[in-house]
Amino acid sequence: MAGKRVRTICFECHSRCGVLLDVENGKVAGIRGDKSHPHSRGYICPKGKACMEIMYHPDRILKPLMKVGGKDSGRFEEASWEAALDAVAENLLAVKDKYGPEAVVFGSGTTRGMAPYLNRFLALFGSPTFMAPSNMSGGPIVMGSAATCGFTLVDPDYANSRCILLWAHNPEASWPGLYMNDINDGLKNGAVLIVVDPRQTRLAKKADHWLRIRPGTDTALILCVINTVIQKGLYDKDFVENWCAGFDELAEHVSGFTPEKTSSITWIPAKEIEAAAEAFAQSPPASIGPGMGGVCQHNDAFDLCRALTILSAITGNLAVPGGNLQCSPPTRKRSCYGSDYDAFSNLPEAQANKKLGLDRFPLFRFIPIPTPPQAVWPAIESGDPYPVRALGLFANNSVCAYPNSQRVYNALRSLDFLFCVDYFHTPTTALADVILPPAHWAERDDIEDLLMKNHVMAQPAAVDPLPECRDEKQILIDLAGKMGMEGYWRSVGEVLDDRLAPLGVTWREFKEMERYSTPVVHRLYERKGGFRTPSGKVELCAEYLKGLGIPSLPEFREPAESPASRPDLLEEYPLILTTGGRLLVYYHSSHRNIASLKKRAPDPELQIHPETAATLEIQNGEWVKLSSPRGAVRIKAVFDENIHPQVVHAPHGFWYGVEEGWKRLNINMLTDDENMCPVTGSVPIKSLLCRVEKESRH
Ligand SMILES: Nc1nc2c(c(=O)[nH]1)N[C@H]1C(S)=C(S)[C@@H](COP(=O)(O)OP(=O)(O)OC[C@H]3O[C@@H](n4cnc5c(=O)[nH]c(N)nc54)[C@H](O)[C@@H]3O)O[C@H]1N2
Ligand SMILES: Nc1nc2c(c(=O)[nH]1)N[C@H]1C(S)=C(S)[C@@H](COP(=O)(O)OP(=O)(O)OC[C@H]3O[C@@H](n4cnc5c(=O)[nH]c(N)nc54)[C@H](O)[C@@H]3O)O[C@H]1N2
Ligand code: SF4
Ligand SMILES: [Mo]
Repeated sequence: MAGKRVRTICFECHSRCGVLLDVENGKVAGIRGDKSHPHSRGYICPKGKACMEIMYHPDRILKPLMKVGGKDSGRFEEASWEAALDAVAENLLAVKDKYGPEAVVFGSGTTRGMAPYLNRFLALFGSPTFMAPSNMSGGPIVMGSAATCGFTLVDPDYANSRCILLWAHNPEASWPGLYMNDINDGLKNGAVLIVVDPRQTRLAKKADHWLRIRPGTDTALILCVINTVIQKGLYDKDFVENWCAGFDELAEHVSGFTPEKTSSITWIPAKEIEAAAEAFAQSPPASIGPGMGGVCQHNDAFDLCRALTILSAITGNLAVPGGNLQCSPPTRKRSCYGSDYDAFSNLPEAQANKKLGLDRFPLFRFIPIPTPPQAVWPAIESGDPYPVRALGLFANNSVCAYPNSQRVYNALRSLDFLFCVDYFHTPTTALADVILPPAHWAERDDIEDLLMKNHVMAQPAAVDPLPECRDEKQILIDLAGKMGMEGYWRSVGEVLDDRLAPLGVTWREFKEMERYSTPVVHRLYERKGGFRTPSGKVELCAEYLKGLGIPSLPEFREPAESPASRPDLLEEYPLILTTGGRLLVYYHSSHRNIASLKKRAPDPELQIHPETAATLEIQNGEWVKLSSPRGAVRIKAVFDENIHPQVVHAPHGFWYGVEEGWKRLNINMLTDDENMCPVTGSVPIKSLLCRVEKESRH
């Protein structure tokens, strides 16, 4: 077969870079960046370059597998698709018969495009619960900003900014293809750079203002920044007067957060806080990049995210060029998290009301985000509020991804039925009864509209799936068929046509078009006569939230496990632990078996100040024991002169290549899933207490 080149979208991470795939003899033989892609502009990272290594890896699961020898055997036998899907269908229907459809939950990890297809399936099956880590990954930003201004603060217009504020965000590692070209353009044009991060990342090194914050005290800092802007009269008086509600209440509320008091909470010198606040307010237009992980993993994540929105609003930076843009996917209600598919929005009320998490997080009713895993575990463990007995996990390594891994492991192990869909074996698939092999992203047709600003992109397959691997949409279609389910799509073409209907094109046409874009409208609120909030204004003081038991103004909450809140733990656990700063070469717990990537970051490294290490007689590069009140792991101490001596940082996602690696290397053996944000369900995995000691000492 003659070679061809296919323009598509890389799916190895959320940046969704444009790529060109060279195809030879029915296989992907080369990958390069696509210069015509509006965000990545030709960029491609090592994970993208590893595409062929991933696709044709000897460990890729190539056939359906069924467990033999009992739950804990870890052994599987190859099965036909027919037999494997029969087993899934029978087990899901048996659970439905015995406990009701809500006893079956589907979950997905970080968004890999599956939300519409899984949700529609759940809606027709009758279960309202789609589980995903949104509570620790973007959900609090969606909820905090939507509750305040009616849209989401995830589209900073960095390229046109005069000031870029990266708050708990390191896009150089986490979103290089999506954000870094724009950030670099902004910086080249002279934008001021402010970075709020306990670690001195490379971007923090470049920054005009690096605020080295004590982990978990971000809300105190942002309230002080707001206070400083108000006290110094640096806010946008016109915008506040015409488009904001509750300014006086806000001003009064934040007045206690003086730079001096805030300095004692955050450990940042008062002068530095003031200087950064002034720089932000005095360099319009200014944009805020909230870290999708960094601001979403705190027990006051909702308040932090709405306060960030408030800062953008009172400085006149909402929905303007160079500020934070108001974008919505052109696919509208048929976008990745669109309401046309969402199980909760499409089930009869009585059944929708059973969505797990709703009872504890009432705002989910109005701003639906997927159910936090932590709201599913009690239903599995003790039938609270009703039993969940079967789980289907698509692209999710729950055991390593979610805090308190031992609890997650025990919960999954106790299910009546677990099936997983993954490229590779993981500690989570080991617990499955059935494993199904998905097609790789280069082997499936799809569309991409999540975080793509005003664009929808075609992601056509470059090659056919390896013989027994299946497009996950097809897996769901086949499963629906087995169950005799009415109303689910009948072909992948039909699925994609349905999603593209708002654009008035079919998949066949769209594939040729490659991309569809709508203009970004600035100051949409002027056209619409207001913001999409109860008062029609930016809710600086959101009175309406009181009805849901949520304070109307953002409040700082000391982390539940910190030197200030738990002095009783300090003797045993004297250091502050933050986790999960991204490594460019890995996506969460994935890619650990990919040799070209593994060699670039072979071991989990604990960033620790050399003085702290010295008091513990620990050498640079030495493997140490890191513990928290919940567990302990092995990790390699690596000196970092710029981190605060009482703070350490550990990456997440390590487990591969070591027996029981999920217990020995995985940082989530240490993390807490109890002290959640009461509004968003966020988990406090960026601020905990820990102890570091030599391995030999027990
Ligand atoms: N301590 C700590 N823990 C964290 C975080 C942190 O900062 N600190 N971050 C959290 C965040 S923000 C998130 S989003 C979660 C992420 O959690 P997960 O999404 O569960 O993370 P992954 O480890 O990437 O696991 C995904 C699995 O999907 C498989 N996979 C990849 N592509 C596909 C595909 O197209 N189809 C299928 N079926 N499978 C595929 C991979 O092989 C891998 O085994 O982790 C969270 N965990
Ligand atoms: N290469 C790669 N890219 C990824 C991922 C990946 O696993 N690998 N995961 C993707 C996903 S699902 C997500 S959600 C995003 C997350 O990516 P980001 O939004 O960038 O978030 P994180 O990397 O979790 O944290 C960002 C920064 O916050 C800092 N930080 C830690 N604790 C605190 C704190 O208490 N306060 C403040 N202000 N800063 C703190 C960390 O030091 C880190 O530098 O990345 C995405 N991109
Ligand atoms: S940053 Fe890398 S992994 Fe992510 S989409 Fe771009 S090329 Fe793919
Ligand atoms: Mo995430």
